[in-house]
Formats: sequence, C-alpha cells, structure tokens
Amino acid sequence: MLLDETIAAISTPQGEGGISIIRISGSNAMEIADKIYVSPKGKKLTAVKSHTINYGHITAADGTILDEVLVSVMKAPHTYTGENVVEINCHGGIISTKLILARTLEAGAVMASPGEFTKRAFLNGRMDLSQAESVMDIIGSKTSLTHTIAVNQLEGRLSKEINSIRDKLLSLLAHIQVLIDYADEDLEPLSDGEFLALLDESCSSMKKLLDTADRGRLIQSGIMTAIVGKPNVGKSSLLNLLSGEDRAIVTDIEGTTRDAIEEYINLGDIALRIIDTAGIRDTDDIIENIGVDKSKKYMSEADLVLFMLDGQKELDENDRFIMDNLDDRKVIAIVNKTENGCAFDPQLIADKFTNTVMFSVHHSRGIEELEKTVKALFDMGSIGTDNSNIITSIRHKDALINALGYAKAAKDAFENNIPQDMISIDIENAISSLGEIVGLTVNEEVVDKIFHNFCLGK
Ligand SMILES: Nc1nc2c(ncn2[C@@H]2O[C@H](COP(=O)(O)OP(=O)(O)OP(=O)(O)O)[C@@H](O)[C@H]2O)c(=O)[nH]1
Ligand SMILES: [Mg+2]
Repeated sequence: MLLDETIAAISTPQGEGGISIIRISGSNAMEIADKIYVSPKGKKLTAVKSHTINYGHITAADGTILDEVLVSVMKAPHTYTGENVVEINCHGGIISTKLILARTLEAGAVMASPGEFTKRAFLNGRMDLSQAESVMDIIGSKTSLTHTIAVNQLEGRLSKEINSIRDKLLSLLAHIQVLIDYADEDLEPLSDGEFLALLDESCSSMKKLLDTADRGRLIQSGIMTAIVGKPNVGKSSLLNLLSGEDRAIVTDIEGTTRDAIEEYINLGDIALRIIDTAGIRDTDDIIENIGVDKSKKYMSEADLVLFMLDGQKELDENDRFIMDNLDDRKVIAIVNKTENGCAFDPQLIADKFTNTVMFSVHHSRGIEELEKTVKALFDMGSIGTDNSNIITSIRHKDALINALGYAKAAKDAFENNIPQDMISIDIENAISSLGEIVGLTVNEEVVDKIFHNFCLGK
C-alpha cells in the first residue's frame, strides 16, 4: 500500500437504497473530485472550507450528468483517515455508485483494498490497532452487548488499560537500565519491595484482563447451547420459539428429531449458538440411536445445557439418566408445558439444579427468566454498565498470555537473584507483547492480515 496514492471505494452496501456513499481519501482527494464534480455556481471543491457539504452533479467524461449529489469535503488532519477525505453522497443504487466510482478511478484515484481507509487511520496515528479492530467489530455486531464492547474499545478503553500496564513495565525497565548504565552514580533506585510490587500489579492487571477472555469469546461467537431432554418434552418447539421461525419439525410423536439442528439466535442481548438435539432414550432404532449418541456428545461438549423436562408427566428413568450425567456442566433446567401447573414437585429438580425455569413454549412463558438466568450464569449482567474491559479478540488474548508469561518470568528471576540485565530481557518482551495489542510493536504482515478481513470501503 502506498500512502501517497489517493484511494476510492463504495462505502455503503451494494444494492438499492436511499443514498450511497463513495469515499475518496488521500492528498489529491479534492483535486480528483473536482475533475468529476460540477457545482451550479462553478465552485471548486479545492476551494471550499473544510467539513462542508456541497451540492452539485457528477458528470461523465463528455459532460453528461451521472447523478445529483452532495459532496462532503474534509481536509486533513481531522478526518477518519487523517488524510484529505471527500465523500460523495449519491442516489442509492448499483449503477449510480459504480459509475461514480469508475469516474473517480479515471480521475486518478486507485481502488481501495478492504479496510484500507481504517488501515490508513491506524498508520496515520488517528487510532491504535485495537481501536481499528473494534471498527470491524462494531460493523459485525449481532447483539447490543458485542456492540457495547466494541464501542468501548473504539473509545480507547482497552488501549488505556494496556498502555497503563505497559507504562509500569517501562518504568521498571528504566530502573534496571539506570542501575546497569550508571552503576557508580548516586541514583535513588527502587527498593526491591517497590520493584516487586510494580511487577505484581502488572501481572495481576494482565491476569484480570485474561480472566475475561472466556466470557469475551462466548459473547463474540455465541454461547454453544445444547437443548437436551427425553423425547417429546418440547425441545424443537423451544428452538422454534427462540429463533422465531419453524426451523425444526414438531410433532407429538416421540423421536421426531433425529439429527441435531443448529441455529444462531439472540436471547435479548446475548448470542446463542443453539442446538436442538434428538430426545435421549433407550431405543432399538438404528437411526434414532445415532441421533441419541450425538445428543450425548453435545450434552458433554456444550458451554451451556438447557435440560428440558415435561411438566405434564411424572419424571421417568430417561429424565433421571440425563440428570445423573450433567454433574459437571453449566445447566439450566427448563420445566416445559407448565401452563396448567406441574405433574411433579418442581423442588425435585430445583434441589439438583440451582437454575430452574418454569416454562411454557405454547404460552411463550419463561423467556425473560431464561435470559436473566443465562446472563447470571455467565456473569454477563454488568457488561456495558461497569467500566471493565472484556477481551473478545484471540489476538489480544494471545498477546496477553505472552506478556503475562514474560512478566512472571521476570518476577521469578528477580526473586531468585538472577542478574538484572537478564530480567530486563523478560520485561522488554512483556512490553513488546503488550505493544502488539495496540499496534506499537506489530509487524506489517500481521497488520495486513487484520485489515484484510475488513469490508471494502471501510
Ligand atoms: N402443552 C404444551 N405442549 C407443548 C409445549 N411445548 C411443546 N409442546 C408439544 O409437545 C410436543 C412435542 O414437541 P417437540 O418440540 O417436537 O418435542 P421434542 O422434545 O423436540 O421431541 P423429540 O424431537 O421427539 O425429542 C408437540 O406436540 C408440541 O406441540 C408447551 O409449552 N405446552
Ligand atoms: Mg425435537
């Protein structure tokens, strides 16, 4: 990528709509736009004030009008990319946008690659790498929770925390370097206690962040949730209710579902990758049995098990078999079909499972309670309302694991009286790993890979 090139792309989704935007960024953005833009009074975009919107037309090479437009002119450096930016608002539609984009290219712009506008924002120091990554997370958000986390990251909350840990480690490094380089000078070094305390603080801040990574993963990719239970309790009915469509076949015949069905759904502001499974029971049917084996596998692998029971029937050996095999799992027991009460004492279930929800798919009753319970079980209730950061990116998690490993090694070395210049290598490595998160110490290949996943025009 050459930063001295001026780039252009369509920044809005392709298709029919109210408006579309063609974005141009680079030092020649205004000059290029002037070659294809005509204002009623002949004004030039190179001459207008920054951050203004200008009415006019985009014309073809022979002067034919291609569309009526509003053109935003934003001069560097206070723009998204930090460069001169022109945004042409034209009528939404495939042809208008393509024709105008083609005109910008004829006029000297080059086609932007995916994420290139944001990459330039990063390279020009408008945002750090974790902020740039959050832009894509905002665009790709499927729940308000992922959106909140991404917006916080864009606002720099994560960067601030990472930089503050980095600063602590940098002060330790400075301390060691002073000791080594000016050993004979009368400097006031940190006491061993102070040195260790700072190192400890850094380790525990990193550990605290890392502890959020599991939750972050679940929030970002959805909690893998298996609905299990004996046949006919209403598992497929629950999947259909939560997904809002007739996804799975529902009948009153036991053993209706043979194969697992997976759907991505939003339960309030949490995402679930929900799997409807075949009812678990002893059966001689070969096909059903394969399904039952799959159900058992999901039961043992899912992040969350929704164990469903039929509130209109007494508990039986199939229920008990499942109950006995859920000991080490995160489970919410759902007693379904309770619109007219429950055929067994619900306490029998509540005694075994702390989280029990009385439910009726037919009456859509219990959904809110279910949502509340899932949130509590995964400690997601306070996200967005408190100020803590959540690690949702595997790249950030890996960098933190490395940084913490180096910081711990430095601590061990310090406690074992290893020479200080050896300790400084570990601290330098920890600083460098943290720098990868915000993009201070990251190589070009990694940066390219990150932005390659962006959408065109962003
Ligand atoms: N009364 C009542 N019936 C329900 C409720 N939910 C589901 N059912 C009925 O229970 C029967 C079984 O529902 P399914 O969703 O197919 O049950 P399942 O657990 O998927 O069954 P298998 O696929 O055979 O394991 C159907 O006749 C549903 O209409 C409910 O809340 N109340
Ligand atoms: Mg079913």
